[in-house]
Amino acid sequence: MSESLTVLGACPLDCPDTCSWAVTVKDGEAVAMRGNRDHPYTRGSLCVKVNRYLEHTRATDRIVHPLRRTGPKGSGRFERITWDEALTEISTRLSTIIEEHGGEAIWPYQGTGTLGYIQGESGEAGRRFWNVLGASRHDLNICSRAGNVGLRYVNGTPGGMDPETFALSKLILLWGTNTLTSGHHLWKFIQDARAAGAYVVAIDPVRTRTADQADEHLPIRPGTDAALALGLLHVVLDEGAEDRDYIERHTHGWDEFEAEIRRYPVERVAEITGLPVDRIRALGLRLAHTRPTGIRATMGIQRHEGGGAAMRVIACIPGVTGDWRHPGGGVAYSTSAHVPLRADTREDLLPHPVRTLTMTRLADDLDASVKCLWVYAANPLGSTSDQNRIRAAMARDDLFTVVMEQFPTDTVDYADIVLPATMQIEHLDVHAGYGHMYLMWNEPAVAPPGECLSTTETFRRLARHMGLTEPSLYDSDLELAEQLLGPAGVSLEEIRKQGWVRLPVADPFVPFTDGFPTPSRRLEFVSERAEADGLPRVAGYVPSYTARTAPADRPHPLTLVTPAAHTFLNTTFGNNPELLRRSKGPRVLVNEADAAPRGLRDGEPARVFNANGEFTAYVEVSDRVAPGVVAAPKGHWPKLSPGGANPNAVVDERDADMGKGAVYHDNYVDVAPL
Ligand SMILES: Nc1nc2c(c(=O)[nH]1)N[C@H]1C(S)=C(S)[C@@H](COP(=O)(O)OP(=O)(O)OC[C@H]3O[C@@H](n4cnc5c(=O)[nH]c(N)nc54)[C@H](O)[C@@H]3O)O[C@H]1N2
Ligand SMILES: Nc1nc2c(c(=O)[nH]1)N[C@H]1C(S)=C(S)[C@@H](COP(=O)(O)OP(=O)(O)OC[C@H]3O[C@@H](n4cnc5c(=O)[nH]c(N)nc54)[C@H](O)[C@@H]3O)O[C@H]1N2
Ligand code: SF4
Ligand SMILES: [Mo]
Repeated sequence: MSESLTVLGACPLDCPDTCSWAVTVKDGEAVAMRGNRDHPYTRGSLCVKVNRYLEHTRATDRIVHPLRRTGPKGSGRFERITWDEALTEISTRLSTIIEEHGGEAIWPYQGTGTLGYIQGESGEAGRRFWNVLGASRHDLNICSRAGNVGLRYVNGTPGGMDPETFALSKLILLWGTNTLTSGHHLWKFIQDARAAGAYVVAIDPVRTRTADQADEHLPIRPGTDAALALGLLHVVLDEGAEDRDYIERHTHGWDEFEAEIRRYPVERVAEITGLPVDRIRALGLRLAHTRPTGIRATMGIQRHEGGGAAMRVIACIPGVTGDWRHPGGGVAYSTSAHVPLRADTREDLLPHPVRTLTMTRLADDLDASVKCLWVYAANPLGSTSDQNRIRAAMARDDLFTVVMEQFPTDTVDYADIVLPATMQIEHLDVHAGYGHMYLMWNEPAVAPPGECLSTTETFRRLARHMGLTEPSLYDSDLELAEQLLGPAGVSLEEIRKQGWVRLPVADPFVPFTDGFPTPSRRLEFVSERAEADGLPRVAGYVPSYTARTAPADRPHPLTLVTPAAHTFLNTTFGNNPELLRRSKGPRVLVNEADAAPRGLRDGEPARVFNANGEFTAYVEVSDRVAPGVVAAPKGHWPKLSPGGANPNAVVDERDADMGKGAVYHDNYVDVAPL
């Protein structure tokens, strides 16, 4: 009998929880994976998706060899080639493109398939290589940018509460966040708070499984959250419950913000948000009199035209209530800004200044000036807005497309060359959660299947093939990890041994005790920086597109939101047969009041459409959505869906108010029986 071995790793997926896992390896095979019981946030469990991760690494459709396309673009017909053939063809094509059009004709389109600092979007992953070639810069703004920018105007940083401190909150607002689906490990801390008497409110246009478990659900009209926040603060002022001492000593611009709040009495807010007056007033009273109040607001809220402004106003709430004084008070969006790791991507290697191309703008920016699209850890044909225009842009004959992938996605079907990528148990990486306060180590547990290579190894081999001489292109993964952890004062030995280390902050962590990193060093209700950026000076309500369009001007009558699916992680796992089965989808939730006049019947397929295109989904007639709102989860693969499209076929390529964020929950559609 051979010995089994336990190898500690970290979940690479774009999920706030970045779980610590333990892989059991026997005879070189990964035979079991479980959540690490010793990790203070993971607490021994993974999730419905990643419980199938090992099965997924061995899936029969896994790409394990380099491929060259043999059919037309989009056909998905490929032949197997050797790594040497792949690298030779790529080197020749890249060299020709650079010679004829310059390095900026290359678009390294990197996604969030892994959040690793070595293999993924948080760090190195080829950036030195692209800098040496002078490739265009890629702005990875698809997920959380509008909210980050909005928070920065108020607090100087998107960083806020340590989510573990929700255990100490007495009122918890789950605002535009589906905790039990999109990062369920927070729930244990919420349960601890409840055991100590906390009251939990979910604010979401959809009655999600999180809303089911909350004490109260406010089914807000999409894109009107800033108005609700101002209405709640109006009640706080009516009660005289604002923290005058905190406001005076720690905030900037109170008089102007107070005047803004006064413009939103609850009656007006009820009209804007579609919520009853008494429910708004009751929550306002709770907010006025419950310390500490902890607000968990994540990315759902900011996938709108006024989404940055909404996060900005929500961030002002603890400035009025003084909640930043207390552990368990404040706002938690993302903890990324607390992470001290800075990957040295060697901007100094750039031969000349280069342009930036924007991830959320793929359909627009993939114009004739782009000669090579290099996709890695991304599935734009499943995840990026305006699918049909992206499909058309990717079909261009003179576009050389390389996709590094684990699975044959819709995007892969448009590749000229496909390079087989490792999965997390097969490569080394360093991670940090965006929903907790730990740095994580991922030790490779097994050898990659077939000829799969990690991102870093692929770029090292390609650099060698192209004869590039810059020495830092050849740093090993361990060297990269040392370069990353050393300056942050983290010992490689320690993190490797335990699998994780806590960030060097107090426990419980209370941010902003030494002031706010804003120009005034105070929490800014009024922002001169926002004004300089062409945005409102005072934090206030900016309606979303669907919230601001008068009924007569609406191209279609229904507002579509497309939130996280319980069984997928973006499009990752969209091809896992069991998770696909459990998704019961593709589905679209429609209220009875909208279903009946359209002849839509529960369980039957329907077209969801607008001027951009359409997708097919099975109708679920449900009071989980209000009349006028329909919901279809993200993540289904277009080619595995009836009709060959997913909700991004109808999502506009339109910017949120800040950072060119995407507007996934801010589109008009109609629904008709198929
Ligand atoms: N199972 C699972 N987990 C995931 C993901 C996944 O795909 N599946 N995705 C991961 C990623 S990439 C991210 S960024 C996070 C995102 O996770 P979340 O931040 O939770 O983002 P969403 O799912 O987009 O939206 C959250 C909730 O906001 C609601 N919402 C939509 N519009 C509005 C609005 O105008 N106001 C309010 N108050 N609520 C609104 C939606 O109905 C939804 O229930 O989750 C991560 N975790
Ligand atoms: N309709 C709608 N669309 C959305 C959203 C929404 O709310 N609604 N949310 C958006 C959000 S928040 C996000 S973050 C984006 C995510 O959009 P993307 O960044 O495109 O993420 P995924 O669709 O999960 O595709 C990631 C791909 O990377 C691959 N991958 C994973 N690990 C590795 C690796 O180590 N190497 C390589 N080479 N490949 C790897 C996976 O197999 C997968 O196919 O989607 C957005 N799309
Ligand atoms: S997807 Fe999220 S909850 Fe699931 S294992 Fe990964 S980090 Fe944990
Ligand atoms: Mo995301």
